[in-house]
Parts: sequence; structure tokens; C-alpha cells
Amino acid sequence: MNKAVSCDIFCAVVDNYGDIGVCWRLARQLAHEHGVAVRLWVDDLASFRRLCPEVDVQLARQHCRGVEIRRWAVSFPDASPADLVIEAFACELPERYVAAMAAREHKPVWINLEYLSAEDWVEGCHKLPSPHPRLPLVKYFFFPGFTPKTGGLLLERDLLARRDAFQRDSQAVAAWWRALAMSPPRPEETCVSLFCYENPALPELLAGWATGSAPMLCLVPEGRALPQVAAFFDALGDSGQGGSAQARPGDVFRRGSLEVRVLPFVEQERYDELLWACDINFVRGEDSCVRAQWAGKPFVWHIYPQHDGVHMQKLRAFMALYCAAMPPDAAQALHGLWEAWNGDGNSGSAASTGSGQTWNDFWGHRSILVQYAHDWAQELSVNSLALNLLDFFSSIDRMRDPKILA
Ligand code: TRH
Repeated sequence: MNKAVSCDIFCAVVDNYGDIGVCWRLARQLAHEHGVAVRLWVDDLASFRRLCPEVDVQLARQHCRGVEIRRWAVSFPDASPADLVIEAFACELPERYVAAMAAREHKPVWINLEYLSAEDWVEGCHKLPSPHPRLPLVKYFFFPGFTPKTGGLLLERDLLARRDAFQRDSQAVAAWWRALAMSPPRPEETCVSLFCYENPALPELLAGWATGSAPMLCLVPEGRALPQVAAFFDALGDSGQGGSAQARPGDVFRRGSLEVRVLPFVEQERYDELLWACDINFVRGEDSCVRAQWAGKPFVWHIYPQHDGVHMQKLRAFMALYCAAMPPDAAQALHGLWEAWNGDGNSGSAASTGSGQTWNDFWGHRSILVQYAHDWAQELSVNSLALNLLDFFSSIDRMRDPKILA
């Protein structure tokens, strides 16, 4: 049935990679798994190219991995609207396009795909209609989420099977390390990936790992945390950079029990393998946080900070949900580390209680956390956002069919 469905996804990149990360993932899944003809409109092809190096930033129109990619420029072309129109994260659609939607006899199904949150109110707002003030159009709010009454999460049909096959296949894992031109971790090392924003708790965590007795291998992808990592080693006189506090892919820093390797930013489809190859993943924002959950490994979330501090409510709502069935000691340890990791670093704040000590408490529960993360992924996997979205599309689309309305 979906063979004939067309879909326009509109993505305005606010900052970082989360907006385009989610849109690109959704676009590929709709096209590959459901035969939908997807056109992805993106206003920042340079950010997009980090996730998908095949993207040519010069082109206004191109095809990539089964998806038509269009540059979303200020002057918007004449484009015939698709059956399903997805406005990602309340980016405003071009007026000209909205007028064309209203002019269609069989109106498109217009969805605003919202940011992910574990807060209670999400269930009540999921699928709510919002009629256009002037035009005969209705926009529907579609909320991803973790409970059955939300839109679920993006999960490729074969992801968990691919994850398990990768983790079982020692040759595939070895090949993955070779492709990075790196030796694999030694058996006694704990391997951690570290993807986060600038973070006042980072130096203390690194110091704790360096002075701890357990060997740690920390993989840091290129990005916002890197100057802080370089500055940490620079301050110890270990960077070899003569005080310039820079780091680039391929650099290695060592101190005590800690080895840090700087990784290139890998294309999006390969990022999962990094998460699968590590024992624990530090992730941020939205999309990498979801991918860490699918990895079925313990993870630590650096939530996208908002000026008004509302991100801490979001963080706590997720921690409450995630830890609901966890043994209380492990849950408390998780709360301690996540609060410290997301503190603002001011004296008296959670961060000042120390990411070093809270890490030790957290990782002391390693075996529980590993099993729990695995079960959590399994439990969540029944609620697929792409499937829910297409079901919702079909139900609204049927109601709007002019033949039925007549
Ligand atoms: O980049 P982010 O910080 O994006 C954020 C959040 O989405 C936030 O909710 C949003 O409001 C803000 O942007 C505007 O974090 P996120 O969501 O994890 O996106 C990162 C993407 O980058 C994700 O798709 C994974 C991908 N990635 C790679 O493809 N290769 C890499 O090497 C790494 C480290 C990440």
C-alpha cells in the first residue's frame, strides 16, 4: 500500500547534528523499508555531509541512498506537495508550499514531528490536531517516546539483529578496529566512547579514570568536547602540543590508567558500530542517546542544555522511566553520575559532588547495568516510530479521501 506514498520531510538545522540526524534516519527508513518516495529538504547541507559524506553541498537536488535530497533555500521552488508532509521539530514550512498543500483536492497529511521526551505530558499531546488558522489544513503533533501511548522510537527493522551479529563475530569487530587503524582494547581495559558537549564535569572524570586502578580506553570523536580533552592533557604537560591544547583524529593521550584516542567523526551508519564495540557509551542530544539504547549497553546521557533549565526536567523524567525496574542501589548510582554529568559546575551544584566518585559508584554496578540495558532495548523495540507514523498517516489519509468525503 505504501508503494505509492510520497513524503516530504523538512529539516531546519538549529545547531549540531541531531535535527538532520533524526530526519536522515527517518528518510532512509521510510524509503528502504516501506517503499515511500522520500524527498528530504535540508537548509544546511554542510552539516548533513558530516553524517553522509556522499552529499554534495553544491547541489540543489541530488539522490542519495534512495532518498531525493533538496536544498531548502530562502527562495522556495514550485514543488507539488507530497501525500505525507513531515515538518521536523516545528521548523516552519515555506508559505508557498503550504499554499500548494491547501490547493490540493486530496489534502496531504501534515505532521509536526516533535523532539523526544520522556515527560508525562507527551502521551496526552501525541497525535493532537492543530487546524490552520486560515487554510483548510490540519497539522498533527507526533511525539516520539518510550511508552506505548507515544509515537515510539526510530529503529531500523534489522538493527538489533545486526548488532547481535556484530558483537558475536570477533572477526567483524577486529575488522572494525583495523578500519580505524587502531588496535582493539586489551581484555582488561574498559572501552568507553565519549560524545558530549563542553562539560564542566569532564576534567574530573578524566582525572578519576587516570588515577583509578582499572585501565580505561576512551574514544573521543571529533567535536565539541575535544578542546576540553586536549586542555586536560595539556595542563598535565602530556599533550606534546606545547600549550596549544588542540587535538585531531589519530591523536593519542595517556595518563596513568587512562588512554584517550581521538576518532574521526564517522558517517552515521557507522556510528552504531562504535557504540556496539564499546563497554559503555557517553552520548548526548537525542539521536545518539537513542542509538546508545539500541546498543543495549550502559550509557550516560549529556542532555542538550536549554537556557531556562527545562532540560533537567527532561533528564529526570527519563531517568525515572529508565530506572523504574532497576535495583535501587544501581538506580541511585545512575542518578548520581547522570546528575553530576549534567550539572553546571557551579559550587553547590550536582557537578561539584564529583563525576569521579559518582563514576566509581556507577561502574561498581556494571553487571546489573549491562543486563538491564540489554533488556531495556528489547522491551522498547516493539514500538517503531516509522510504523506508527505510517499507520497514523493511513488513518488520517483515509478520512480525507475526497471520494469518502463526497
Ligand atoms: O548533535 P546533537 O547534539 O544534536 C542536538 C540534539 O538532537 C538536540 O536534541 C537538538 O535540540 C539539537 O541538536 C539542536 O546530538 P544527537 O541528537 O545525538 O545527534 C548527533 C548525530 O550525529 C547522531 O545522528 C549520531 C551522529 N554521529 C555520527 O554520525 N558520527 C559520529 O562520529 C558521531 C559522534 C555522531
